[in-house]
Amino acid sequence: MVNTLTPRLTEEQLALLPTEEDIAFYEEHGWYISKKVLSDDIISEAIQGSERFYRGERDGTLPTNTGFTDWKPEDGYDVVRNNEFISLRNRELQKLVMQPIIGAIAARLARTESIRLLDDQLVYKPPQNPDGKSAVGWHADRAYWSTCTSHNLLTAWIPFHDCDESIGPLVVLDKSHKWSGIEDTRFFNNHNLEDMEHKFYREGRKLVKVPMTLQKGQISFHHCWTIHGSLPNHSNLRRLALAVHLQDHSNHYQPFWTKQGKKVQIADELICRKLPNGNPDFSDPRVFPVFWSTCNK
Ligand SMILES: O=C(O)CCC(=O)C(=O)O
Repeated sequence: MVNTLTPRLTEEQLALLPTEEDIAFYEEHGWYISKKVLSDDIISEAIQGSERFYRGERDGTLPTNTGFTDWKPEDGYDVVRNNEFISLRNRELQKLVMQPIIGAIAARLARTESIRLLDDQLVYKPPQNPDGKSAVGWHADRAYWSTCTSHNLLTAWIPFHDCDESIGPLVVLDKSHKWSGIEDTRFFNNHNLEDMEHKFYREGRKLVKVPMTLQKGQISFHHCWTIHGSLPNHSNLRRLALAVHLQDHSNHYQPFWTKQGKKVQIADELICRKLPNGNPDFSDPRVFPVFWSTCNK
């Protein structure tokens, strides 16, 4: 195997990659916080891109407008705004997502040879927690992705400013990626975090909430089965962050039926090309670009 892409990182960036000890921490706890790895310039551009997006400007379109969450002005401005697949529609956010350092860190954490996009979400929270509703409810990302084969997917969470607890950062439940019985943890839209917590109590299980209080330029990563949500924004500032959902090398499509016998379909299936056998191709480079690879194929 020829390692071709690692040289795209500078010596300085190489020093920022997770160590073996960091990887072991991620495997044990289900989350990891990077050093400051993104420049202020790239984040300023991403903020400008978000503002253009919210003004209605688009740099690309998707083959479907349904099956995923996509805030629109008609939904109101003083609410949590969630826009998926945004990097396919906005060039500044695409530039952010494609930063090799993000893929390089993810590849190390997942111990995989390549990293490609699965989905992304720009999440905006208005200041001062209007209606007490700006928390994002507990969920495990993988519970939404049952047509993926891999249990080694992960998410990079990138806030566009410093985050203390008052601004509504991501919060993870430590070690929850190892819990059983969380297959249906899909409560993103249930903002009452405390109300939901009883669902997780089990004999001998500890609920340790860890807020991702990051400085601008840091990224947190969480395992696809780590339960997480985010706190309400009580500050006077808006909270803006991009969640980048990542596929490890091994991931591909699998048909999946709920316990009630309903066939699951996720939006990714609607936007990608098909394989010769008719299944969705989760490695379609147009919508799931590879942005980090350690081998020359
Ligand atoms: O930004 C948020 O508040 C939620 C993001 C999220 O759920 C994720 O990173 O998977």
